[in-house]
This record gives sequence, C-alpha cells and structure tokens, in this order.
Amino acid sequence: MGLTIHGIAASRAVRPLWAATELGLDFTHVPTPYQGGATRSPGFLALNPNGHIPVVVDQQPPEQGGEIVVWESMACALYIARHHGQPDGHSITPATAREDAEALRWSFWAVNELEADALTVLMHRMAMPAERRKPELAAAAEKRLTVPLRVIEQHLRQQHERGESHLAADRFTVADLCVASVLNWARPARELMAAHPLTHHWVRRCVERPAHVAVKAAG
Ligand SMILES: N[C@@H](CCC(=O)N[C@@H](CS)C(=O)NCC(=O)O)C(=O)O
Repeated sequence: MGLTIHGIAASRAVRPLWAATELGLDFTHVPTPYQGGATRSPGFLALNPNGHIPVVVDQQPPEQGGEIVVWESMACALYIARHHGQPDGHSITPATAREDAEALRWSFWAVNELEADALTVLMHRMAMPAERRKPELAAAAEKRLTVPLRVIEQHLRQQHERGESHLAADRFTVADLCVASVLNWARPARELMAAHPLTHHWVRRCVERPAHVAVKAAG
C-alpha cells in the first residue's frame, strides 16, 4: 500500500510532489530525471508509454483497484488531492462541487492557454544558456500571454470582491497549485507580471508556500 511519485522537482513532477507535500502524505519519491534516458527504459515505459515524468503509482487494496497508475501532471495533482485529501474546507482538496469545478477548469485552462508560452518565457529569458536564448521568441510568447493573464487577473479581482483570496476559495487549493506551477515559469517576464499585479502577487504567495519551497529544495 502507498503512494509513489516518479520524477524530479525541476520538472512538471513538481505538481504531484507539491500536492502530496501540502497534504502531509507519507509517499515514496523516485527522482527519475527527464534527461539521460531513464524515461525510455522498458520499466519506465511500462508505467508511462509516453515516456514522460511525472508518474504516480497508488497501491490500493485489490477491491479498490489494486495498482492505480496516473500520468499527466495535472491529473496526478488532482488525483492526489481528490483521493488522498479530506474535502473538509481546510486542505487543498476541493470541498464543494464549485471548488471542484474551479480546480478542473483552471487546471485544463493552464495546460491549454498558458503552458507552452510560459515555458517559452522560462527557457528564453532564464533557463537556457544565454547564447542559445532567442529573446524574440520570449517576446512573442509574452504578447500572447497577455490574453490569458487578463482572464486570470479579472477572476482574481472578482474573487477578492467576494472575499475569497484564491482561485477557487478563500484558501489555497489544488486549483492554485496547478495554475501557479505553470505561471511560475512566466515570472521572468517582468513587464507582463507588473501589468497584472493581482496575478503576480497571487503566484508569489503560492510558490512561497513552505510545501513548494521544501519540494524544490529536496530536488
Ligand atoms: N503533458 C505532460 C508532459 C510531461 C512532460 O513532457 N514531461 C517532461 C518533463 S517536464 C519529460 O518527461 N520529458 C522527457 C521526455 O519527454 O523524454 C504532463 O503534464 O505530465
């Protein structure tokens, strides 16, 4: 019985690692890197035929499904919150149908509307060696990102008006975790973030949480 998370924190595996850490779960971390061929080994491909991290393996009793394998990082984080957290209105687990809807829609939104351009910003403003960066690619991605950032900025403003501090509720939930894990990549776009101050402040508050800091420090 138990939860195993495959993948290093410096990848999309941060999402399930962060979720499990927020919930204080006892889990096994297998820090499979995305470089060097580990994700192409027969053993790894048997877990995830896509050859990507993260993978979550949840060993349940046979009557509850036996070995459950989850891949796709957002699905991994949402699964952990839903099946290993308490919907008590205090944890990251959605406690109502509305909170669950917010977690689902914002997570899918982040993958579809943000992720590719946010990754371009990260790579071409910060992560790649300076001589390989193409600032024009980052600039084009930042221009496209103004559209979804306007959407989340407006949502956060409406949330503040109804007395709620985060995307789905008046507390940090898995909705925030999933979206902040993507928007964090866009933080090197200083002008873009400055133009969306609620979003900038919110993403900083999310990534400065002790669970996220601990996951990043552990690697
Ligand atoms: N949509 C997938 C993408 C997973 C993905 O591309 N993971 C990268 C690391 S962040 C990876 O494993 N790359 C290694 C490879 O593709 O060989 C998810 O969100 O889990």
